[in-house]
Amino acid sequence: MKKILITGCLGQIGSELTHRLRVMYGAENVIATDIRHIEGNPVIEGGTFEILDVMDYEAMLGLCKKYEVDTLMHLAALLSAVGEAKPKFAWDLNMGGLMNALEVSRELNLKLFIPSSIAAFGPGTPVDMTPQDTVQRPTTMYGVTKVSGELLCDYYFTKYGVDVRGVRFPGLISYKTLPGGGTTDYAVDIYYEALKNKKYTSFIGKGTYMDMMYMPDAIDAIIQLMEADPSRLKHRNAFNITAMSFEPEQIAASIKKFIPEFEISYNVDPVRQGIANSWPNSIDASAAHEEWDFNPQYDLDRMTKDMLENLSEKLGIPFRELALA
Ligand code: VAH
Repeated sequence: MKKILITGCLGQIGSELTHRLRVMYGAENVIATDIRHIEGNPVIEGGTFEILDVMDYEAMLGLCKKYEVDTLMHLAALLSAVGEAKPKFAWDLNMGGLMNALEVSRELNLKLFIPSSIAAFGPGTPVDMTPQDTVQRPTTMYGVTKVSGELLCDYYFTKYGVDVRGVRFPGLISYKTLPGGGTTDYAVDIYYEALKNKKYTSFIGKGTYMDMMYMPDAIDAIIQLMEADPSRLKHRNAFNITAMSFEPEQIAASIKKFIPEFEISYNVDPVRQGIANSWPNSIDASAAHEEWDFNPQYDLDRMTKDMLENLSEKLGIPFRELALA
């Protein structure tokens, strides 16, 4: 990878991936794009930025030609909860944007990263330590676009030789940019509320296990996969990756190690609970370990400590640091 164009650069993943790539490859070699411009946003101010609607094939092709990129990282998409509210738009955007990214990559011989999700699994999939290769019959529109996307990406690799690679992201937790419209967002919201109010009412119910990962590990995974020796890859779209699996009581217990008075309560959202119930409790990431050395560094307590320390600074809320019990 030498020159990279990113779509959805203002999103939860895109904002941190753009920053990391600019540090690694030089700001002049990273073209950040999104459908909207936000005045003063550090991603926009930090290097080359272009407005791009990923539904516009000619615009995507034109920017990749203009900047002579060799890699495209296509992150712009609707997430699970928003996708259930707007299923037709979710299909049009997620699949239309993906098809444009695949076609541009085919025409310009680009390396391509496409994120999938644990949402690509559904009922009938083994729920514990879900295998890399297993039944995929998701019951959300987001999940349907993810499993369809995986099949389309492997088709373009097999038929046209497009070097497209992807991971099935678990819930991603970060402090820099809020996620938008996901089911796992409770695991981000809880840290903000813990600092602001020392309590949180979860829209996901007690005992609901989902795979999760801290954003630094997610960014490392994208870069590691894209830099991996292609001869080692037995899979491509998409690799199971995860760092931990927890339920709301466990993240609450981790927070209480730092904020002892923190309390969690529940007001379950039936839509997002239904989505979470259709996903695995935990997935098996052994293929990613074996084929490109995936190795996440953050467990729950280390993530909690880092989240609280950084959010304390971001929100201007002092937070006495307690040694881990
Ligand atoms: C969502 N954060 O909740 C995304 C992700 C596995 C969850 O795909 O929709």
